[in-house]
Amino acid sequence: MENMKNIEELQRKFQEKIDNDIRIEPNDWMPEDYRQTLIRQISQHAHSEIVGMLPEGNWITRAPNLRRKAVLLAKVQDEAGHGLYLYSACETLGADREETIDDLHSGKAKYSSIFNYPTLTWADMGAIGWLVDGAAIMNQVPLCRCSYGPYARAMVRVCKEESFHQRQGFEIISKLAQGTPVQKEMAQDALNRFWWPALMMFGPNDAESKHTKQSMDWKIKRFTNDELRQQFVDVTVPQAEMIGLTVPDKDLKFNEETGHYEFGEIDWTEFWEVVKGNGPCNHDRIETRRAAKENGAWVREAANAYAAKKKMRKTA
Ligand code: FAQ
Repeated sequence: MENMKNIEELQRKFQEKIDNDIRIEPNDWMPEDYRQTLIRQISQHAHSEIVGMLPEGNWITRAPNLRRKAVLLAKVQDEAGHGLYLYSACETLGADREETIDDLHSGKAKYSSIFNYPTLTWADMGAIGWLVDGAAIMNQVPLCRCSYGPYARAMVRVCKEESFHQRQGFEIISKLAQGTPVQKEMAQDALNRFWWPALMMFGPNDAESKHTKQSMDWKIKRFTNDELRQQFVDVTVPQAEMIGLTVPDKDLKFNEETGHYEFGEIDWTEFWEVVKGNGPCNHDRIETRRAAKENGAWVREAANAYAAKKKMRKTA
């Protein structure tokens, strides 16, 4: 009985903090479902950053000049940094980093569907920066106000870096769109292939989203999947028009009354197939991550042996 009262009191204090926009910190009491929801979302987010390095990493050696190479290299390294902050944020919730990463490698854990599409031409580097980082910013700026402190703080820095990523992508795609007819065709082709997968990044429609309601009540998410997707379409369509590219959606039209673009139906069968592991590159991505872990084992072993030796010397 006494115990029940205690839990009710803890629950009440937790809710009071949420209601008053006071951040929940790692040592605060939190409901188990809140902790599990955060571990789920933050670990998926971390995996997305790390797997997300692969499609662009493929182009570092083929960037058209030194400036482009240096910028792309810096961007891909930033994504690694984002993954590391996020794995650390997950650890503050009691998750074990090795187990979290093993879940990715065994295919148990999810990561963003977008990174299972191939990058076929240099224009895809433009499309990813412009659309994928653009969508990521739209989704992550509200996460800077997430109720869980470590996640919210990590997002502040991540978003600053994502803005630079979006700008570099837009620069690549707009240069190509204003280039020779062949370059313009490459830019259009990249937009054609990445437009719909970018819209899918925001997750299922609100009616199908099983976590949104609870996550919004806990102020983990501040907007629904559909609200963020709509904001992305409203911001991005005029950018495409400005650089002379056509969004590949015959149903796209601006509604003067609502002030929003109406857009066509997303192919949800394709989305769920990719999420289930059947996208064009799912197998490749996971194999590459597994191989990276195996090939790096000697570095971890050497670092651990060195740390153990140093500790022994100190205690001797
Ligand atoms: N792909 O009920 P909801 C980036 C899953 S980072 C795969 O709506 P929720 C940076 C979802 O997990 C991109 N799975 O779920 C970068 C759930 O499955 P579960 C990643 C998806 O959590 C740029 C189920 O469907 N960003 O791009 C996807 O309320 C360039 C039901 O969905 C984040 O992770 C999807 N697209 O809302 C890096 C941001 N969508 O767990 C390199 C943080 C949904 O029950 C290069 N995350 N699912 O088995 C979020 O904001 C949310 O988790 C959502 C999903 C909005 C992704």
